[in-house]
Amino acid sequence: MLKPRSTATRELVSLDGTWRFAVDTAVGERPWTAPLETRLEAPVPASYNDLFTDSAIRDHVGWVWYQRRVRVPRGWTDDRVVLRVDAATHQGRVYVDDVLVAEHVGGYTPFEADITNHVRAGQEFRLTIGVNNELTNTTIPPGTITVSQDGRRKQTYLHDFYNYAGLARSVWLYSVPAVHIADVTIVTGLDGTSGTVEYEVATSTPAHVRVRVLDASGAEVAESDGASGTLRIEDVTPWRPGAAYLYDLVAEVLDGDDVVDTYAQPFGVRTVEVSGTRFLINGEPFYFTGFGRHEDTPVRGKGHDDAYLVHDFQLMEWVGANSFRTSHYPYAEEVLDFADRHGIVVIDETAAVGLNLAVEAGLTGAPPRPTFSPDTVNDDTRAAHAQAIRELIARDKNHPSVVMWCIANEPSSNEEGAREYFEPLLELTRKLDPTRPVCYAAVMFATAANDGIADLFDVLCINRYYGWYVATGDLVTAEAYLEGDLRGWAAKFGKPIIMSEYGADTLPGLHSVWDQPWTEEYQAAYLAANHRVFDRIAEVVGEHVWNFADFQTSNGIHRVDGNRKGVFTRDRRPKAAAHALRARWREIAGSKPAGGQDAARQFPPGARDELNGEGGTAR
Ligand code: GCB
Repeated sequence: MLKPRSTATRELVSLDGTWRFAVDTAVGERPWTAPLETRLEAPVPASYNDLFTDSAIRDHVGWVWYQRRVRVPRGWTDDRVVLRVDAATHQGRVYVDDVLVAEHVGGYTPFEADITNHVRAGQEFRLTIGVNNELTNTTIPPGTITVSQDGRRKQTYLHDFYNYAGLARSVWLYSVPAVHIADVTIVTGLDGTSGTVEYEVATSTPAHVRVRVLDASGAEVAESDGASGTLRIEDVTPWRPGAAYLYDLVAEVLDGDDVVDTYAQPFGVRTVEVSGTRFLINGEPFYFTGFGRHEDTPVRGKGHDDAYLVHDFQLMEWVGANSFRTSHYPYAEEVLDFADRHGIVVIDETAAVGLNLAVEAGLTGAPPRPTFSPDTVNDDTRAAHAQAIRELIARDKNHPSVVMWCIANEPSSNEEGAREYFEPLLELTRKLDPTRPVCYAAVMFATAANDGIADLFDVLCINRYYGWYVATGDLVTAEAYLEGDLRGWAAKFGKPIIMSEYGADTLPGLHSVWDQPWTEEYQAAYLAANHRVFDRIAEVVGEHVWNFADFQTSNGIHRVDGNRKGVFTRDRRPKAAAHALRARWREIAGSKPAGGQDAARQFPPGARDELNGEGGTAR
């Protein structure tokens, strides 16, 4: 799915700004058929939950309504007019005046409607978008709605981050010519000093297509005729982690000599491969340093914000992170574009978080229910999950920064039914994109001995909290447990391991000379204990700390104003652990060689020695 862009043949109008806003209970039936009667206004993009002081809005379960008037530019007489919503969390309905023009389920991927037949160039129309935040056992992510004794509907769910909702990303109006480019798919390869670019351009109706590749200076370096083919770039500059380089594939639809549509798709030339226990980018071993993150800031909730975008990437660079996972949903496209431009590596995750009723039982003390059953995660859930995978890959397939798909976070992979559930989803993912490795992030309860799906995947992404949820405050035991656990996975599966979550809640300003959970010293000591283990295990090819920054959660006694496992606070100030991580990661990256060590090292020292057959060495 193409990102809307302004080109010589297309125009783009942002509909961001302040819209009228109302919750369903405050307006009459069919609120899209008239001006919304409300005093409230809500900014787009932003989650609506934290904007207002009224808790009934924050806790509302169901539909809310956004409305504004939009004028179609008067020059668009001969064009198709398309409305695009970058995200409506979790379900959206779009009305142009009285007409429903689009409906979409899935809160973190875009959808569009061709509204040409409902609007006129130069005229205004009433645009109303309904957004529903309900999660059920057949949505991704799943959840449950209950009704309290006083009649209020309440939403519960199986993930800890707050269920922010609304129009958290941009809304656009754009024009395309009648015959237009509908999609572009690019797969790159490296052949000595040349790059290969397999491309496919889909058009709205069969048409004559020409493509050109421009380098970063705008010079043409390859061209071809035809809607698909393979191009060669001599003396290619590959896209590398930490050293991004982007080309543009300019696709044109021709009518005789006339260019009737043109679209420029940025791409990078790079390869990704899993070989034995290594993760290779451009044929070279890559060691992931970075975080699981969230789209989460005060007031905006999950609302995309370019200032936080730039600042967060600055902080990641400062701390020496070369990568992150889009835990636990696809992030705004602006985030991936930025990662493409700055050489940051991304593990791109679907919103399939919480397919795990054992976690619910653990938290509530209620008897465990089976995760995979007709009443819980079932065939309809899997259909929604399949759609989430389709939409993720359709949106993100051309991003060089995306090196792996993560199709679920912490599913109950040790339970009966997991293999039947996941096998078709994995087949689908590989069919849609045969070029990228696929993983899921394994929950604590899934061990090398009882996990039922790990052999199907390419990389073992393991979430573990030894020293926090298990062996709390006892880092000696934690270190031993973690080592035994990881060695079990390594021995059984012989695949690369990424520690995709490890972390400890920490209140900034709390200190102790002892190993006391919640202190800044404990977070640093906890991370160091984990790192000692990673450095002893050759199969570990990456470490993603949970979490980059503190983030908001739903109410509960397990959290103090949200999840505090951030290495940065919610307002992005470093805790002590950030400085410790910075020292380690910059050393690993070789950007700041310490102690005369190999500046180009990509592996922690112990692991690399072992891979080189020199035996494991502890740091
Ligand atoms: C996990 C989840 C993550 C939570 C984290 C925690 O295993 O994947 O979403 O936030 O633990 O802090 O409990």
